[in-house]
Amino acid sequence: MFKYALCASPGAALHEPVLFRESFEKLFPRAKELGYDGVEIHLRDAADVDAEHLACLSEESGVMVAAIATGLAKRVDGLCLINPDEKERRRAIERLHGHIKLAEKFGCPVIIGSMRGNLPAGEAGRDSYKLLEASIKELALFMKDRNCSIAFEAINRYENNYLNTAAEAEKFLKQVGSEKVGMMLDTFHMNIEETDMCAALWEHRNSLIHVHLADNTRLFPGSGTIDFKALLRTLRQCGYDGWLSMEYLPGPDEETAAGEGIEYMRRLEKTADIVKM
Ligand code: LER
Ligand code: MN
Repeated sequence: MFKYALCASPGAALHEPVLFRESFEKLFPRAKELGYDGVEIHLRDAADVDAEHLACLSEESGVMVAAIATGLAKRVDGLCLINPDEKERRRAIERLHGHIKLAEKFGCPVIIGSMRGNLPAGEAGRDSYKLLEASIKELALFMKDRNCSIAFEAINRYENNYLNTAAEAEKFLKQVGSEKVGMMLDTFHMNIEETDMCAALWEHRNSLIHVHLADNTRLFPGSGTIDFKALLRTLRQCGYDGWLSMEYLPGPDEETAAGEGIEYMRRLEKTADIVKM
């Protein structure tokens, strides 16, 4: 059986692809009722969260914290890891120190996606790559003796103008060269960027540490055209034992979206047998 997580962020805007916006006190029991094994928490700043309280809620409910996502620090506060203004880049790194310390408590990955920012046009782009590499290497070092890792997400071209495909992300991760940094893939982005989603998962299976699920419309799995049965079969074949985290828009409403998504995946799992590759 795969492990499923529900993305949540108290107070998040409706256009954010998360499924729960209420308090953590309501989140954990609700995730449990819906049949989720974990929650993935999206935070602009870990300072907004009482880590001890979160740990208690997780323990009481038996629902794990699957990952800490960081994109809101970019989308709300404009922080990014390639900012040429060194003071601002340091602010981004320091903000991520908070996310990392929180993730350490739960032994889960910290997702870095949107926080890579967008490359400026022309010559400065090359410098940005260097800044991103330096930033990620520095964060990996900060994580050295901590029980957590960075999940670096390949994001589609309409949201980020570089590192869009799994192959591009893998090449970048090789440059970083740290065992603390792994690959994260999201079916919504892959559906735009990969010619063959399952082939990409298989090819990058050795670095894959986290997966986001959404259908092609960025609504719940089963509402669109992505072949999730083939995806489950491939992940099984890969020996993937990380989280499958539901990250999509709350349509038609949060409750339906969260329930339909997991029901569909659990049903598919029963028939997604391994086939020879
Ligand atoms: C973050 O995981 C992601 O997938 C981005 O598209 C942010 O919305
Ligand atoms: Mn994602």
